[in-house]
Amino acid sequence: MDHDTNRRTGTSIDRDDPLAELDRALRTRPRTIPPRWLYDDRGSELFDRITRLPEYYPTEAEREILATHSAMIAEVSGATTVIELGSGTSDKTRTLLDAFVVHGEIERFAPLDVSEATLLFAAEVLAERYPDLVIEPVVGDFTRHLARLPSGGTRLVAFLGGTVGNFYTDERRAFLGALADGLVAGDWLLLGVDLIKPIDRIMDAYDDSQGVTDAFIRNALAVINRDLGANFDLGNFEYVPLWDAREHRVDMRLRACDPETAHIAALGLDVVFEAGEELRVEISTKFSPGDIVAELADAGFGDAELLTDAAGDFGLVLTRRT
Ligand code: SAH
Ligand code: AVI
Repeated sequence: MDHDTNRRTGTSIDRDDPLAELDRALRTRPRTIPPRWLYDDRGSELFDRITRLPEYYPTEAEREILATHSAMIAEVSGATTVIELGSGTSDKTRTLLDAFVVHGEIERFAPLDVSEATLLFAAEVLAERYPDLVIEPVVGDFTRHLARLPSGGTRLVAFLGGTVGNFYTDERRAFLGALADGLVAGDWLLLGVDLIKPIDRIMDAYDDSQGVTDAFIRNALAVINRDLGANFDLGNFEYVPLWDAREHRVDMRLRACDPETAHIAALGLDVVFEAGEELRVEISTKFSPGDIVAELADAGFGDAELLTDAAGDFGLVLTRRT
């Protein structure tokens, strides 16, 4: 197939091979970088800084929900294994785990993340905090390695932070379906979603005054330069976050100020940018409660309970594999 004639704007990207996926994504219009390239050690550190920015409301809103409802979640689910996808530092997750420990049935915590250093450091900290739990970190990609997750007992999968909003629509459907397929009837899902709200507040969270989000998004080019022998000129790109009203999502792009040809040695690819051409690095979809609950039902999950913070900014959906 001639990839350059593909006009499907960044959706349906082959995820089986990260290099093939990147190659194809860079040939779509707008050119796209899959989000996995954001999270090297520096990217994980920058995301951690984002979570502490005054404008970035999702983290504290989700923390509030967990503080209010974790005891109920532990009791209702009675899970013996808690799994966390895209766990990062598992910082907020401690509130959840504390409640599970008090409830007394949990035996194991299995965090899964692509960012190995962050994952293993978090696992060490958790092993000290929870000496009676088996801490089983899994280095992997949640779009490809769900089979690496532990089985047995009653499982609760936590997918926090609103990371499900970083998938394109068809990828999200495929992911939720694969997740449901990997669970057995009676297993639980706790899914964090950022809710639709006035656009100004959303855009402030993704265009912060300290420029940390700009650095986080731009870091994807530095990762590709370092890991794939590329020569993107980072100074030639400006960060442009857009609100896509049709898709209810923030579209985080880098715009080439001057024409540039970036060579990526590992792909044998020259990426030619015209002046003003944009490169999409990440999306962050915002949800209405009804839409996400319907998507979960389509994937094979049953009755869903939506828990929100007092301001109604963020939602945690608790649902069960039917
Ligand atoms: N759950 C945390 C971190 C969210 S940041 C929170 O709520 O704050 C997103 C996390 O997902 C990062 O730790 C990143 O390394 C991880 N991640 C991104 N893409 C991934 C993938 N394809 N597979 C596994 N982890 C991924
Ligand atoms: C990880 N994910 C939920 C974040 C988000 O809000 O979409 C990533 C992020 N990108 C820029 N700021 C935060």
